[in-house]
Amino acid sequence: MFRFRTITAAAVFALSAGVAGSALAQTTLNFAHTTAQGSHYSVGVQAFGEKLAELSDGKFEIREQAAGALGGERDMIEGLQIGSVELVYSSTGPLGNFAPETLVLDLPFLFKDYAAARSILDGEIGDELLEAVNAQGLVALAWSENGFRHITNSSRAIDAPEDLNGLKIRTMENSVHMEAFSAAGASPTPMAFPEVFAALQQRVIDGQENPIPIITSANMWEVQDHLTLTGHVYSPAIIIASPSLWDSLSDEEKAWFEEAADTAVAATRAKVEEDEQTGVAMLRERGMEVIEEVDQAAFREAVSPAYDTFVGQYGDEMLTRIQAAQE
Ligand code: EAX
Repeated sequence: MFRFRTITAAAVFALSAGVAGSALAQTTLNFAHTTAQGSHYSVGVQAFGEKLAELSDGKFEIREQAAGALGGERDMIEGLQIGSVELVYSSTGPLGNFAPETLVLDLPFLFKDYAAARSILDGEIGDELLEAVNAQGLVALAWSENGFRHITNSSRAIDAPEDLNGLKIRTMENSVHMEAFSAAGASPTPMAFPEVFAALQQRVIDGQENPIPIITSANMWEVQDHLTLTGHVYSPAIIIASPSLWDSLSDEEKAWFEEAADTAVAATRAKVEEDEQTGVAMLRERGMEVIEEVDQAAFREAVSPAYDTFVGQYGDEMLTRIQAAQE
């Protein structure tokens, strides 16, 4: 499929009418993500598109492919490698399968709050991890944000880690998350996000875990009764471009894309903050039973074996640096 550098109908018209101008050079780029239109990723993609159009004087146009239109996050990242999609907004869910260095970010209870996570991802450590992604034949433009993840389910109120016993909880396709949920006694079921809603509806799984911006934008209240604000892991997002797009750009154009990515990050973070402010009340109104007071130390303890497994496999150098940066 050849999507890149499609000449739009408007450009064809301009051409045939003999009109000169930037519309002649217009390039439409697909920017894919798995979340709903209007979600925190979606506002990031829109902000990216506006900034890029402004900087390039209309040369580049972004076409948002929302809600998994181009597949799950693993499919989309593979799409970048083969050049079937130009830009992707993804969580780190499947990213560790491409760049294992980034798996450290998925460790539960690693980041103490939003401010710490953002400053670490915006700093030297974040840059090094973007480089690790680039080393895998991808073009990582910026770390963005998904949010602190919480557990929802349709079986029972989860007050303590023991309540997870035997529950089938969908996790991302991420070995660290699977390890954590299995250590806590749940039965982790990895699945791509676009399949999750139907699986919950059909009761193939009992629950899932995601940040408030996802729980609200994916209408999870329709299929989940209980929400526990565990905040068990900070979930970063990443903006990645395809190498075939990147190689076609001049240095000046690359700088436009980088600036547009920064604009997207700011827009997404602002939407995450807004959703954090209003989301829980909205979910309650729609009928979810929400447990806000959580014994985080108990959950931290329950998932701690995931740290031993991780350190055994990947060492503790980056983990220690991330912890030290928050002291
Ligand atoms: O990236 O798969 C997930 O649960 C992610 O949080 C979601 O797709 C947003």
